[in-house]
Amino acid sequence: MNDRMQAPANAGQWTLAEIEALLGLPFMDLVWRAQSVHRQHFDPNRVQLSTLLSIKTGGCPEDCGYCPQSARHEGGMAGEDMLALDDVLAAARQARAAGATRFCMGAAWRSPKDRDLDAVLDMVREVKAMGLETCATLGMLKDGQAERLRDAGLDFYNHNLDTAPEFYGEIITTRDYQDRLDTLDRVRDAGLSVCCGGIVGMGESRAQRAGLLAQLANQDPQPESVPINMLVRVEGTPLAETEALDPFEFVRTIAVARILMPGSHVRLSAGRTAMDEALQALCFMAGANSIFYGDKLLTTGNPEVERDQLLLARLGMSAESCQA
Ligand code: SAM
Ligand code: DTB
Ligand code: SF4
Repeated sequence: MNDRMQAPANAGQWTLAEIEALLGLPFMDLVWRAQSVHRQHFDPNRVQLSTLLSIKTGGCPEDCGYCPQSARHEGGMAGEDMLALDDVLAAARQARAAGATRFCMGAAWRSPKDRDLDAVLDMVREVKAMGLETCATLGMLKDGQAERLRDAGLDFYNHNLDTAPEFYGEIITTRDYQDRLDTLDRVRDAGLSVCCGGIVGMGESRAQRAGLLAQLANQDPQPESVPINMLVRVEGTPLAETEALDPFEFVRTIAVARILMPGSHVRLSAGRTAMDEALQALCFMAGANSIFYGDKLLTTGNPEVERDQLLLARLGMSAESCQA
């Protein structure tokens, strides 16, 4: 291991070769290094808890190959109406009572129409007033929309790069990589915190996982939150039959994300229902310090709250308190 691999990342500096070298380290060296970096920046026994709610489900015009909400896949979920404000607030209250500190509202849109955004702004205002951090993931934003969300009290905007630029075209054709980078610029320019990550286990190569990590880490500033999702293979989606990724490769991806983005919250995100407790503990050891918390992600399952509470207790870990 050379000095360059020791140094904390300055945004904009990581090369693909360096990232691939990190991914290829002996597993114990990699996890040890990631845990060491983690301890320099965070309490290793604390985890940030975000709860998701799908405020507008299904019927999405985009063709993301992993997503059960696309109207383009055979058997894709039918479009539902947007949830009523009261239902959203009831879910947020429940999340807060269970110990979540951030509430993330997701919509199956290519991008929000201004009149839809008005309804979301009301949700953001009221959820923020409950003392929760607020996050939204609504698709691509047009000029001015990020500012409106910020003014309503939004703290984070989630917009994922999903995979490496060179693999992206195999997964999504209805928007390109640059569209995503443009939305991320709008989010950053409005002064919102950025939540940006990706999905692994979609049939990409290790070099392509390095490509995703380079795109994430070389943002300046780096995203505050980095969700690393393991593909949830949903029946009826084009990726349903993808071969499962070696779980250690997933842990490696988390570890390298931690090393490259030492000050970011790295979230062990979708895919936990397919992981046992020992694998999740390895992910925390590799520097993950956030999870999606609540019985459901957007449309698929997530470990039950009681099970997560037990896991954290068994590991002597506790939840971060709210910083909003
Ligand atoms: N429609 C908006 C968009 O795509 O920008 C926001 C919601 S979309 C469901 C948010 C993210 O969820 C996607 O970018 C993707 O990273 C993740 N996601 C969706 N389906 C997934 C799956 N089956 N497995 C893992 N992650 C998934
Ligand atoms: C993220 O990176 N993962 C979350 C959240 N951001 C919006 C979504 C995961 C969705 C998994 C499939 C589903 O439940 O529909
Ligand atoms: Fe639509 Fe988002 Fe699903 Fe893509 S990931 S199909 S944009 S809901």
